[in-house]
This record gives sequence, structure tokens and C-alpha cells, in this order.
Amino acid sequence: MSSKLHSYNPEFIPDCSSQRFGIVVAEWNAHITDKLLDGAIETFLANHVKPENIEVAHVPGSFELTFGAKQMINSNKFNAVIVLGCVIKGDTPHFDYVCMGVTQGIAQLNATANIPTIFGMLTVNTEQQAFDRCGGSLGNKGSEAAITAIKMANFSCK
Ligand code: DLZ
Repeated sequence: MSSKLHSYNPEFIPDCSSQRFGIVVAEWNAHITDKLLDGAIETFLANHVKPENIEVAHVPGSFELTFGAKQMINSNKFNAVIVLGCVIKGDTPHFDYVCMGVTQGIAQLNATANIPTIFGMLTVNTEQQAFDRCGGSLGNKGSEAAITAIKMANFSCK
């Protein structure tokens, strides 16, 4: 089995045909995050998630992803939540603070909530590195987030 999520083997993807997924997307760097969202939705649909079981909500920037995810978790509607964002170091004077804030926020949700939150935020040095990861030479991290969401929604420690 490949260790790369973007070349996953569909045979190893659990049945998620009756599961529900929430996606929170940052509007900042929308030219990138829209592509991450497309990748996530395409991958959910390719793995038999029903379109009506995918809910998308937008927030202004990546820093708001934690709040958006928390609201989705508290709605009790979903089996897993994905956050999608893009922070570009060269364009973001307080890059480290935004990245750390979101990383810690999502980690805290994962440590406390009953459903998983999947971290689909690009933290890159250049716009080109972002393009490479939203459908370019390094795949689509939104798609990888969807695969991770499906796997984690079906996590079992039996
Ligand atoms: C302010 C800001 C900056 C400078 N850069 C980014 C970025 O690269 N990516 C991103 O998603 N958001 C950025 N933001 C917005 C913050 O995430 C947040 O929306 C504002 O600080 C308001 O809380």
C-alpha cells in the first residue's frame, strides 16, 4: 500500500456512503483554497460520499478555521470535519502566529472533540509551492484531506 495519500488505493478506503462531512474553507488566498475545496469534494464523491452529505462553510481567513470547525463539530451533523486554508510566508507578515494559532486550535479540537478535524491548511514559502499542492505537481492536499477524513471517520481501536 502506498504511503502517499494522493495515490491511495480505493480498495483500502472504508465505506463512507452514509457518512457526513463538513468542510470549512478560508477565503484568504481563494485562488488556492477553491482548488483545495474542489479536490476534497471530487475525492469524497469518487469514494461514494453523497453530495447532500457534504456541507461547505466559508470563513474570512485561516485564523478563523478553528472557530468554523468548532461550530461544525457542535452541530453534531458530521462524522468528520476538514479545514482548508493557505498561508504564504512571503505575503504574511505574521505567518508564524497565524500558522501556530491554527495548528494549536485544530490540535486542541482533535484532543477534545468526539469527531476528527483534518488539517488541510497549506503553510508555504511561495505562491508556486501552493500551486504545486492544490492540483499541481505535488497533488491536491484537499483531496488528501478528504481521504484522511474518511479514514478517521472510520477509525476504530477495537
Ligand atoms: C491577515 C492575514 C494575512 C496577512 N495572511 C493570511 C494568509 O496568508 N492566509 C490566510 O488564510 N489568512 C491570512 N490573513 C487573515 C487571517 O487568517 C485572519 O483572517 C485575520 O487576521 C482576522 O482574524
